[in-house]
Amino acid sequence: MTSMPDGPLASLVVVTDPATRDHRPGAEIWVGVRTPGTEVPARVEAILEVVVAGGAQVATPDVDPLDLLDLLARVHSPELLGWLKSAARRWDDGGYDAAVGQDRVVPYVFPTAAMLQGLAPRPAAATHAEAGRFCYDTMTLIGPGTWEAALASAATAASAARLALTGRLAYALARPPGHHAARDGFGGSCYLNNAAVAATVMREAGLGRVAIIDIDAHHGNGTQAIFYHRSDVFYGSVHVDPGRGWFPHFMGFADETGEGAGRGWNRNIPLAPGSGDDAFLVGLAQLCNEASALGAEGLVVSLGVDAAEGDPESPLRVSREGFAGMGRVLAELGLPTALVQEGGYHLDTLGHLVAEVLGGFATRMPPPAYLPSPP
Ligand code: SP5
Ligand code: ZN
Repeated sequence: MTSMPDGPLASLVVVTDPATRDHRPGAEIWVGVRTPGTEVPARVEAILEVVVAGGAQVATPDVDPLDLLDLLARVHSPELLGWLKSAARRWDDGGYDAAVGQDRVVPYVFPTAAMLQGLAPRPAAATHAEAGRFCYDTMTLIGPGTWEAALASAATAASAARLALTGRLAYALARPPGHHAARDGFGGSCYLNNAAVAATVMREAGLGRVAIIDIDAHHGNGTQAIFYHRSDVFYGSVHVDPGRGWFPHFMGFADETGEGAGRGWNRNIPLAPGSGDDAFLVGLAQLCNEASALGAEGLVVSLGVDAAEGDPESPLRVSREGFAGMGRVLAELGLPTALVQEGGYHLDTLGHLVAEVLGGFATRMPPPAYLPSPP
């Protein structure tokens, strides 16, 4: 006898993979100081526990490995993918742990415009230099298991997008997160852009226009850059104002609206530090209106919850009710939706905050016709 699922998240399927726990950043080097990492494996348990208690169905990603690499090749450069795959082994081969006591891949020199002065960067012979060609900060370390976890994370996003296209409400418990990863560079605790993978799945399944709406506290500079010149994927984000001193510092300003064919397909709504529910929800409603006006047929939500009051990584002050409100506003779009985990670092509240967004969404979604009817 089939029993009906019960609980506020009964209509939700959460896509998760044990390999997403295998990335152990070990540390973040911030202003030259080795600090404990914030993007830790325990985030997965913290979230899974609460969404399962809410009645969500658990699924593992069902994506052929070659299909996944094919999808990733549409989002990222072969050079970046090759580096991410081989970096931990190259570091190990280089003997850095024994020589200098560093067991993670950490860049130290960056071929920025300030260095190159117009010359094209060349591949660097030294692994510790080559790292700076791809990683744009010192906080996003690579170790054994990082590549496998990043692949698994992208697979959860791809699977969630496919499930969304079959009418399910789908949430990818993606870790490591993705929205700071660009076509050929990574940083901000992100390696592969999971939300971009989800949007690509929806586009290739035949949806003409897709919206990515990003509620993480930080601007998703990677996602913006990937789609900046395109008029088939809208990127909209509400985030703490980079102009007030917050990561990613150099991108995420209101005047970044897309270029070329992509003009009008990018929208940033920066908020002052200290902003709370009202400002965030007004901004989010604006993004939803734009996505709707542009004719979006599918939705990917970059679901970070680090805008919460009490999160150690952002000065925004969104409440639990605010997060539930976000879920309801997003559901009003009435689109096939895959929600993809991004940031959120306060382990005690993380799962509950995510569940608020998902629960808010689920209460506004049409009743799930796919569930078995009661006898
Ligand atoms: C996905 C995501 O939310 N990435 C956020 C990356 C922003 N990190 C900025 C880190 C600023 C310094 N944090 C100090 C704490 C040191 N552990
Ligand atoms: Zn964030």
